[in-house]
Amino acid sequence: MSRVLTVGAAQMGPVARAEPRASVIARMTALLQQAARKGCRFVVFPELALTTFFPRWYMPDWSEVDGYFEDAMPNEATRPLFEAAVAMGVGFYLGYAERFMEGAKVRRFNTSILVDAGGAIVGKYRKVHLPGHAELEPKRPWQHLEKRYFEPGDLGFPVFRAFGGLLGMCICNDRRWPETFRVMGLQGVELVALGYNTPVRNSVAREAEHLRMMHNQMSMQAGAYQNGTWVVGVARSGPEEGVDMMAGSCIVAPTGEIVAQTMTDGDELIAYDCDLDAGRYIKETVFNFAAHRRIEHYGLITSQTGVVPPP
Ligand code: CDT
Repeated sequence: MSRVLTVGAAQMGPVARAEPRASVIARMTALLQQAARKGCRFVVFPELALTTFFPRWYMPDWSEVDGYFEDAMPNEATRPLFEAAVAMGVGFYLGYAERFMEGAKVRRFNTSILVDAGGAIVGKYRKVHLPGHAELEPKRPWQHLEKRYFEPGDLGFPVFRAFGGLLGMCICNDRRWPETFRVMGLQGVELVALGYNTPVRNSVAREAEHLRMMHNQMSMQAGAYQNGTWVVGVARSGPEEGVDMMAGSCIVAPTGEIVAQTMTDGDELIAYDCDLDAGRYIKETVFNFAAHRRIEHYGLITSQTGVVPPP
């Protein structure tokens, strides 16, 4: 039986700080409609898709911060997206800022969910690798306060049975860490969905712009090949509130090849027929984990965080 899943990557152009959720949801619904017309059964949206990338601002007032978070999912603002997706028979990956109370404690995570074609949430992931810093750093041209506004994810890197395959999720900076993909690879993942918000320029170090795109692609291509999985990476892109955000959303095959890529830095939908069996030969040969991994030599990866050079 064919295991082809037609997947859409729904890149989103800038979202203004003042743009209401309803306007963002209307843009996302239009992208879903394009995806449905192309026969997609699963669509990937960016990280923190419902608002501007708010960690670029230091906000001392937590009630202002909480305005960027969702207390329930779906909620009044996002229900129209869920309903439209159900009507079209399309499932999706959605990144958003999740907030909830645990007793008297407020919990905040940078989260993504997997929603099936019936509108049910069948998977949840909370971003593990939070980049940036926790306190205001006035020297920076813009802030990156993910470590202030979110806790590190507490769900690991789960893989879900959905859309006839084994699907995993990660979020933006996670793609730069091989551990992210390998933990999902060890669960047999066949497609990893990920959204990102990456500035075109490095705010703290001198770095050529072309390297930023190369590192973006190289991370996803390596993760795909080394685990024999599809990777669908989707940007929020373009000039957003004075910061140029990287585009280059793409669909990467288990061979590591980029098979589809956006051409613009605005709202744009690309699609590809992803054969979920395409990575099987990789999993059975060069990356047959059961045959070739040597875990007796990998202990440092889970016992040590930073670098400890030999004496
Ligand atoms: N959103 C996100 O994780 N962005 C980071 C930017 C790193 S700069 C602090 C990324 O890895 O793309």
